[in-house]
Amino acid sequence: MKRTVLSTLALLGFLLAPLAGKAAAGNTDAPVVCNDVLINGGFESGSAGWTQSSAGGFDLISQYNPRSGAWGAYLAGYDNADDRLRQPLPLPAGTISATLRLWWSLETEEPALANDDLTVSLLSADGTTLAELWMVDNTAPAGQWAEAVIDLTGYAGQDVTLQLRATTNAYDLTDFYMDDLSVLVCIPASLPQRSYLPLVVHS
Ligand SMILES: [Ca+2]
Ligand SMILES: [Ca+2]
Repeated sequence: MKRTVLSTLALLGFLLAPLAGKAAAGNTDAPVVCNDVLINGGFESGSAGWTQSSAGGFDLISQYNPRSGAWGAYLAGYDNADDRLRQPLPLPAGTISATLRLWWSLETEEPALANDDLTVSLLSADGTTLAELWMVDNTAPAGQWAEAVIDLTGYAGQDVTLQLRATTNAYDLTDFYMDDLSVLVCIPASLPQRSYLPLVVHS
C-alpha cells in the first residue's frame, strides 16, 4: 500500500513539474483579451467607420449583393474604376495577434486577361502605401463567395489604415463585392483596453 502511494505521488510530481516550470517562466499563461476592432465590418450600419471614394461617384456600400444582412460593399462595376474604402485600425504595440478576415466575390465580362483587380493594403499615417497584403483579379472564379485571411500582427504599434481598393481598365466590366470583414486583435489583458460601443443599425 505504502509503495503504491509513493508511486502515485512520484507520478503526480512528474506530471506537475512541467506545468510549474511553465508558470514560473511567465507570459505563457498571461490573460489575453481579443476584440474585433473593425467598425461596421458587415456594412449593416451604412458608412459608419468607413471613408469612401469612387472615381465614378458611386456609393460603395450597397444593398445589391450582400453576403449577409442587407448591406455589403460593391466596388467597381464600371470602366476606369478606382473605388476605395478606408478605415483606421487600432493595432497597439504589444499586440499578440491581429487577423483580418474578409469575404469577397466577383462577376466579370473580361474574357481572359487580368485587367481588373481588388487589393487590400495598409496605408501609413501620411496616406502612402505601407504594404499590399492581398490581391485578387478578374481571372479568379466568379459567382461565388470566398474567404481571405490576412495576418496583420507584424504591423502592431504602427499608425495604419486599412484600404480596400478596386481598379478596372477601360473595357469589359468587373464587379467586386466584399462583406463580413473583421479584424480580431488579441492583446495582453494588462494593456489598456479600448471600449467598444454597440453600433446603431441604420434604416
Ligand atoms: Ca452585410
Ligand atoms: Ca476590365
